[in-house]
Amino acid sequence: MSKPMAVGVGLGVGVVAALLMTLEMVVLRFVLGIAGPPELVGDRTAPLLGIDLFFSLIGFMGGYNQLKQLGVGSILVGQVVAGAMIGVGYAFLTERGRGRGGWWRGLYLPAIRAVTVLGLSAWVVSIIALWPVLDTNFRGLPPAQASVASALGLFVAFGSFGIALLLGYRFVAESVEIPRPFWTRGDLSRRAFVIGAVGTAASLVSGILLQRLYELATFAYDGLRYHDLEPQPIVPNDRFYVVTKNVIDPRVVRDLWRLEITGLVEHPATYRFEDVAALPTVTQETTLMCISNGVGDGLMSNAAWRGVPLSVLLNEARPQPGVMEVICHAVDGYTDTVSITKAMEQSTLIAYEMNNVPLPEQHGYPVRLIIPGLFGEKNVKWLTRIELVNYDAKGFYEQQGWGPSFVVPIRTHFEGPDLSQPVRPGSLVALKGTAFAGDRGVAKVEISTDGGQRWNEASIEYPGTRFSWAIWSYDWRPSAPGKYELVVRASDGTGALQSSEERGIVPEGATGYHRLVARVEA
Ligand SMILES: Nc1nc2c(c(=O)[nH]1)N[C@H]1C(S)=C(S)[C@@H](COP(=O)(O)O)O[C@H]1N2
Ligand SMILES: [Mo]
Repeated sequence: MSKPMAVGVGLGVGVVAALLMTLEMVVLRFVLGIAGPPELVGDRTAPLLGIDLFFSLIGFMGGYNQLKQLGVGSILVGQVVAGAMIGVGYAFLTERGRGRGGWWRGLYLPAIRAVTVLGLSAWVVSIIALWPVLDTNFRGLPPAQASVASALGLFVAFGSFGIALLLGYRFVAESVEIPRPFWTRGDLSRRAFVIGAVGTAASLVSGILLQRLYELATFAYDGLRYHDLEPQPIVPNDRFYVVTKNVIDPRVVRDLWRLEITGLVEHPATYRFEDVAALPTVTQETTLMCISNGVGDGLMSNAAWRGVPLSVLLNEARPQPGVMEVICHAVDGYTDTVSITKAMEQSTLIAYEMNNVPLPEQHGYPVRLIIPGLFGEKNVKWLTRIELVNYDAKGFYEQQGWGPSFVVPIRTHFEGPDLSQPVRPGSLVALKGTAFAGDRGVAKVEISTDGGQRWNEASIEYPGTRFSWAIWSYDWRPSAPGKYELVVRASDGTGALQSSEERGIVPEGATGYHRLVARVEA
């Protein structure tokens, strides 16, 4: 084969082999929940990005969902580009061997050896590089099995790429020895055409599956906010805000899933779902708020969670002296940490019901953590392993530089009525909203209609619990026309007044008062 032709064939076969590998990764992901590089690389790198870079990337891309798509897309493209390059290299080596010993009908031993060594090294390197997230499995396989499954998935993927490259190249190269017309078997262009058809078929099938996966993807609901002109004490499950790092959320098979207690404990334990469900339960209203929830934004919702206090499981496992923190691992490879003190509080729950029904998939089925008073990210969904350690461990987002405090500050919001249109002087404006103070309870809500100079106490319509928001109302009857600046603030159960300091979201969550301008016109 001429050099340019070898380059073309190597490139083509490399691309096709990479497409077949992609197809197989998609199938493994679809059927067995095995995560491949398209998801694992992002999960491995996201925590390493500094908070500022992460935040500006989200801003640059126009949202977290767009950033996720860029991540997955560039790995998918990268795999095909790498496949093409390896294909060209392989073709060069093989053609150099033509006519030498070890060359046999398009296969050349040193080239095969090179591809094998490259494949095995890629496998080892990827296992090492992806080690922290290798225990990801979107069907909920327990961590150790999940790591083995991911490693095997990579092996099969890289292995099949190598084999497809070898056989595909041989299939085309062999025909050069026996040139025949296009339409007869063995002809070069005909064989190249077959390879092209295989590649097209692989891209078509991958395309269909990717399309299906795209429909299942979190893009449709990640970042869902709760807003209501009449805020409900308990937010219906399908309106509860959603935040997830995933491109496609886990769909855990409950009978495969286990909850493990590991690390510095006297009695490591593994629970099946039935074992967890058999333990004594509590039902506890708890409001969650994302650390990224800006003042006035809707990444905050309240639900009644039913589950087992984490302390029940920790006491059964008996923590060893010196334990500082608990690392909570989820099936999606997400981790977050909580101090052993907070973990042992009665209100820290392993929850498996949300508003009287099993946890919905996007809220962490079958089991999630509920930690009152700390930002949403600590409430690990799809929980699978609890690891006790004697050092200050850092979770997924904390590694980026969020925190160090994850304590929810007091937050108050206006919700209704809609004040985008002017109101008539003398009419009744029934203001309504939410107030939340972590695990300290809401004691008092105040409203100002003059930009914060004078304050009047609002009525508490729904007091909530120590761990939940309160719903407040305030009947305002503006008499004179004009522009009014409405402000709301609250005090928590310890007597502390909400801070008016306007602090941004990064790195410990926003503070400051929610302000609205109402126009009163005759
Ligand atoms: N396993 C896992 N748990 C997770 C996350 C995640 O991406 N994976 N996101 C966290 C973040 S940042 C928030 S704000 C809450 C959101 O919980 P919700 O979607 O049930 O409202 O889940 C937290 N728990
Ligand atoms: Mo969050």
